Amino acid sequence: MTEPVPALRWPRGLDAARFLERYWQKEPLLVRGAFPGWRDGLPRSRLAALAGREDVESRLVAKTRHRDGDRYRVAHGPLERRALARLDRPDATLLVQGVNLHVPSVQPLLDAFAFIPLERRDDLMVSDASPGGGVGPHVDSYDVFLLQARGRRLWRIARDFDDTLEEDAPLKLLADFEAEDEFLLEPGDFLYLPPGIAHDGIALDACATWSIGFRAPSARELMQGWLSFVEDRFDRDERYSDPGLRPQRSTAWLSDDFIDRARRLLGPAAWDRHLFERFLGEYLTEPKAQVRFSAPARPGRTEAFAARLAASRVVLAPATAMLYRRDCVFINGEACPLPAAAMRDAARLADRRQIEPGARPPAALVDALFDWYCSGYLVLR
Ligand SMILES: [Mn+2]
Repeated sequence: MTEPVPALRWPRGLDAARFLERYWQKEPLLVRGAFPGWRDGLPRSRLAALAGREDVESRLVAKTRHRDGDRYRVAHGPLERRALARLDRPDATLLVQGVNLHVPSVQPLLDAFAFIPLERRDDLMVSDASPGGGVGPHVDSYDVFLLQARGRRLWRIARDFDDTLEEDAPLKLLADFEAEDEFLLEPGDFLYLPPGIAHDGIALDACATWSIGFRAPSARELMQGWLSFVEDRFDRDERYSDPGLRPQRSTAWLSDDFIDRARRLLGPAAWDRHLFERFLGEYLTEPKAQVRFSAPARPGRTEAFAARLAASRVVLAPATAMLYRRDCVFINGEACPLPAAAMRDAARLADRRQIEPGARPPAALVDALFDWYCSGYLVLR
């Protein structure tokens, strides 16, 4: 965690603010030599080890060439060494999702993109390909920085394209992709793509690409999450009742009285601003399905923890997601209201993912830190 953050070197005339103004969600951008001196610290052996794990999402995509076009086969992880041997031959790609959740050393590189708010960040996916490897032409609904880590990859993109999908393919591939632009990326270069740009990346050598992805939830996803959140906390046992009922001229007429009573039954659970804020905080920090936190075997007592705290660095576990608002911290899907005195340090922890030794956080925060420590959300170093 103490590695210096590699500074993102923007091309002449560009900086984070201008990038957001001109390109973010609008236009693709190629940046050459974005991270001078940066070296990919993830050899294929490390990725292969991750792909073998139950708690890591991975896929192996193998391409075969046919007269009428390429075909793809996808194997889902955990992947055994035998399956991964396919990477020794051309036209194969290993995709490992959520690498930042398992490898803390990639964090400084992600921090170079901290000018984009954390709630938009999804994860780091690494794609390690043999020559010719690729997953075919497709469109994503994410913003993504495609950072070339090792070897060379040719990206072909199109803004206007035929969105017909290939039939019976294991991936959502564009049937008739024609590139408008192409970019040859070398180590340290990145290509930013906004959502909705068709793209196809082909490995020219054995190569690795880091995809730093930013999520953009659809209205449907947000609504599903919101409704299940409201349902979970709606434990009123009332039932519709109408003791004042009077004869109704038309029996099939749905009465205003019924509608009003039904709405009263639901109460203010729906569409309450404060509740919705809280929901969003929990929703946005919900860990991915595979994530498991390792709690300390013998966490000890609060007093002992507080004593250790004074001389230790508090570091969030790599898989921990943490956001905050005025009076509340959201950590791994849990809302944790805190007194004002604790919020400043909590906010710093959320921003920097660590608290320096000797910071003396207030008592209310020490209690929360201890809870999180017991859950494996953070460690003391
Ligand atoms: Mn893509």
